[in-house]
Amino acid sequence: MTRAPRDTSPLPAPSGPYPPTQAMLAEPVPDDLRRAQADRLRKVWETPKGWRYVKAVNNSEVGKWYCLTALVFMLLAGIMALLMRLQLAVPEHDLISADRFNQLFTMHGSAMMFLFAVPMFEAVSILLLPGLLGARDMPFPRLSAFGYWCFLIGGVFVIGSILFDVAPRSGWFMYPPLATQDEGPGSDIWLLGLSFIEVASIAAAVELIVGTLKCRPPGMRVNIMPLYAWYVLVVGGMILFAFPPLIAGDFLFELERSFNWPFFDPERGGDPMLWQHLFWIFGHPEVYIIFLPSIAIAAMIIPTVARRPIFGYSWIVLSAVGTGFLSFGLWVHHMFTTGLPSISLGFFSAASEAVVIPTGIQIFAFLATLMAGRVKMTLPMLWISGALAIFTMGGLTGVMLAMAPFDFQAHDTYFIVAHLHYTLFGGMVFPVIAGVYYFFPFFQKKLMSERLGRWSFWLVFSGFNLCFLPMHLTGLWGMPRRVYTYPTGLGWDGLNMISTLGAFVVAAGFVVFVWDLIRPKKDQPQIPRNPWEAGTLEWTHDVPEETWGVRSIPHVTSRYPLWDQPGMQDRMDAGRYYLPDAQEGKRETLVTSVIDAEPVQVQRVTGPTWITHLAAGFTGGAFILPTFHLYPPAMVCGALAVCCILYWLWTSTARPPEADSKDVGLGLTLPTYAAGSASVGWWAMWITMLGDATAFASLVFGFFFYWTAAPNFPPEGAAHAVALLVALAALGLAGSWALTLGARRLNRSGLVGAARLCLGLAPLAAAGGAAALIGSVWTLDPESHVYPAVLWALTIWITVHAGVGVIMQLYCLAGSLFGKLTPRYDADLWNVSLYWHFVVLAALVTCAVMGLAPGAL
Ligand code: HEM
Ligand SMILES: [Cu+2]
Repeated sequence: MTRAPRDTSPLPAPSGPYPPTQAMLAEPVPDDLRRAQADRLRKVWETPKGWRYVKAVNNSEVGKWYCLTALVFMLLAGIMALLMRLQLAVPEHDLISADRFNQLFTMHGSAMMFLFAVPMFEAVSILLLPGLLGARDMPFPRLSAFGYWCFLIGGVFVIGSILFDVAPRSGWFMYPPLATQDEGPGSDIWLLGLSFIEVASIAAAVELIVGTLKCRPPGMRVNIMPLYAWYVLVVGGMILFAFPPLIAGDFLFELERSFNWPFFDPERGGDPMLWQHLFWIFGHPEVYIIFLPSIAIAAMIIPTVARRPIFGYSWIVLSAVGTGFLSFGLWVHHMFTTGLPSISLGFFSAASEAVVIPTGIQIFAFLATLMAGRVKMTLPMLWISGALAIFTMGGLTGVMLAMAPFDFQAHDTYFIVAHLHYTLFGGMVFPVIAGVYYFFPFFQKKLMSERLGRWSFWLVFSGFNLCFLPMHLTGLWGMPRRVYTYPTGLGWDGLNMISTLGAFVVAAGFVVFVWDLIRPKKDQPQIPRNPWEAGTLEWTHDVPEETWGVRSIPHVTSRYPLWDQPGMQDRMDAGRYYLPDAQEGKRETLVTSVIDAEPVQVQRVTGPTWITHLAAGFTGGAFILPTFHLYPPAMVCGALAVCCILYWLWTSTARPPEADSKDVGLGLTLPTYAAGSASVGWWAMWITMLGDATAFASLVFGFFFYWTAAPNFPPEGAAHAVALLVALAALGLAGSWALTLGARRLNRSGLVGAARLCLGLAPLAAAGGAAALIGSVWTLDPESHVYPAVLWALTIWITVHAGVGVIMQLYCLAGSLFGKLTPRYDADLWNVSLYWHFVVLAALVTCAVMGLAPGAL
């Protein structure tokens, strides 16, 4: 054991001239230095070769795998769609049984939404964001890799279930009681498999938000960052607030299915409507989570083809943020027919119409840019035009459906199927394909075929309309959705046949597209780096030749630096800007301040590893094994996953650096270590906990939902949690929090021994608190009624969080004992205290609810 140094002097601040002057930038870099720097960089950023290639964690590799995997899931879901359309081509067809058909539409919808639409956004962003921001990589490359492997494992598990005839079959929104009473593992596969993927999605969202906030190039203030980055912030934030309610819902749902706790069972006080609320609080923002990134792709392509800056930058940003906010106030329009009071109908109907305004502003800003510019109808632009046309159509039927009386008529008919596919194709599929055509040369220096691209476009565009336009009529003529067949003579026969033909034309278009994407392009000439003459930073990347991202990180003063800052590309390549070297042989990127992007720190980023695969595999086991009721092995997997993650953190994050600061070029010296709000880790923790708090809030919402909506909550004469034990629990958990905080303060001021003592006592206080909480509900039977079940659910939530908190405290203690955490280098302690702030808040709310409920209710 090394004795921790007691040095308490503060870490150095950035020093040296900033911003760089023209004279500094004009100074040449000697040739031999240039070559030596490039060699070192190349070595550090080398991608592993051969079978070790899968160890890579670099955003360009992980991003590519992510995109391809999401695309494959999309194609599989598309094949399911074709099977359904074959079955529906003629009346009374018996190609597919009713049960199979249920599995097909459930899996098609779920896979399209959870395995394609959302992951595709994250995949594209992981691939592009460092490029757009002139960063070397994302701040936590291993986290992206971990997210990817979780996604792959979870996705294969969920989608694979259809091959074994056990796929979920209650529709993509899994309504109880249909889904709670469904025999077989289908619903569990849906709940656990998708929760697993949602956790991975949140991890990626955290990574993307921190990347956008902290890893921009020097000078790129928030008001000049590329629009795509703004959308990443908005959508990342939405994921953080939208997914947790669903995760909380999944948690309750799985408790009901596995242990018969009656959250959604009205006979024992439960209410299936709670699931509908939680699902759609997620589900409606989800639609915008899918749609906004596509707008973002359009916002990158449109200025380039129009050869002028985007029109109304600030308006677009404001409306993106506005859409994000509004989208959380619309969810009830999916529930118009559930018998809600008419005041709710009126409110949510109006709110749903209101979202047209910010959406409209964004689209008009695009049109204005196009009209003011000299547009070249390139392939990407062709697909964007298709997107705008189709999305607008879907938007118009949306305006119709937002009117409750119309919705009463159209609900659960093919009109809805038409509407949702118009918005999803226009708002997602077309823009993504436009993005593929636009960005393909960014990572291949080859163009996709103009001829095949046009073929593909016209096939998909016409096939799509052939397939889905008639469905409006089929719906209005009364054909319900989710039926595996229909009788003849109702006037639906011809329309259905046309839809099926259309679906196959779309499929043909996709075949052309996929072929164009994967066909060998060896003989095709290489094109220059920036073929579209775009103005944004990603086009400075020299891929696939070089894996370092940018040779040096530029100083940016314009929204379109490649148009407005002449000579930038040459200076970047010459290593004239920041971080042109890797003297210590470590991967590094710059961290800048949140608003003004002033350089503040050099961040070490992690390199290739196996630990992320192991961690993802065991996490997968912990989620997947319970679907087969294999609880003990699942727990073992969970424990192993925790071990892997601890090992990964221990060996790669927040390690005291070999030197406090380093020269990053242009005379600037930056610190190499940061703790507290200056560090990216702290931001990641903050953002993660915001999502975690949202999930907790959803559980509390559940409690009050039962209280206000259920007639008998808590039931007459019900037993309550033991008040004294609840009070003790609050005391114990608050004590653990205070000890953690105390440890941080003591450690900072050099009282290392006292800090260790606090860190040793804190877990005991937490364990005592959690034990008291469990004790307070111990005699209540969660199967008997929803009231004790909710108390138990809250108890489990807090206990698990306290458990994680204890692991963190012990981790810090070990860090202190082994010299990883010292008075100067205390980033871990800051992050752990931040975690405990959230835990203590949740614990106190829980104790208040449990302790005060008997009196108040
Ligand atoms: C060629 C392309 C596509 C075809 C032919 C197609 C066809 C279908 C069909 C036949 C259904 C079932 C209708 C029913 O029985 O109620 C369906 C449902 C659905 N589709 Fe698609 N689809 C396509 C693409 C997409 C895409 C790209 C997405 C999303 C990004 C998507 C999302 C959904 C959703 C969410 C449902 C509802 C599932 C449910 O009712 O639980 N589809 N689609
Ligand atoms: Cu909605």
